[in-house]
Amino acid sequence: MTVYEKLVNLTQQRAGYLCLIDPDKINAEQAVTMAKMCEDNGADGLLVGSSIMLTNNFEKNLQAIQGSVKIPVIIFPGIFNFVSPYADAILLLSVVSSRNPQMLIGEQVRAAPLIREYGLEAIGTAYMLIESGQNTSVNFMSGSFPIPRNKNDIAVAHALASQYLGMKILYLDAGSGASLSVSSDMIREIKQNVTLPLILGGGIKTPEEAQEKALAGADFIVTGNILEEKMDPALIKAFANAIHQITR
Ligand code: 1GP
Repeated sequence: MTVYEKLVNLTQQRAGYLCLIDPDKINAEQAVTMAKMCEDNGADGLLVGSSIMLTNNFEKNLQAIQGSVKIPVIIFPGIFNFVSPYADAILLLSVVSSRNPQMLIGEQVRAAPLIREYGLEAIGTAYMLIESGQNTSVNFMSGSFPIPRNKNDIAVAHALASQYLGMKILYLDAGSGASLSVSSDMIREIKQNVTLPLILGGGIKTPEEAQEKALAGADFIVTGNILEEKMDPALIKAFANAIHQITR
């Protein structure tokens, strides 16, 4: 079964929990500790990626992570050409909320030959940046404006266009460490209008907030920053339990 099929199957039973590991800030040993902590406490998969790398840790951390867990390890390439054979799949993002051609198709053209070379499973992902109350790394690095957080109609139109274009999954992101996560209203409206699986991330700080977003219709909730800050297995378990309670 492909990683995508596993994700879709899960969405038919309950909401899922994905932990984001930023490979830039940690060494391989810490990456493995984090990955195992996530797996042992109920994460359904791991995303590995960052919008900027100041170290060359990406591939060695990814390799160490993949060798140490059984849940899917999925590259979340931020906006750069992070292609590596040491993963089960890659979210091949097109930043559909952008009007910057490099983010819409340029990076993907650079990545595609390597994806084929490595035999990586590519999951075509419509990535929508939503305004979060402040400028985020990904807004700046992608050179794109986010969708205004109260403009649900604009967000729905982007989601619909992504579905008609044949994208396989939607990722709604307020950006890492966002002060405001994407509103439940926006999630609800998008889910009423498209059938694509929906990943939701950016600024989720508590299990209650994660559960609210899953209840609104997010199929997968991502947490990154808060896990790095706390390094607390009990918090990961609380996130997983809160999210997994939302059945379909
Ligand atoms: C960022 O959606 C992810 O792209 C996760 O965000 O780090 O704020 O949890 P946080």
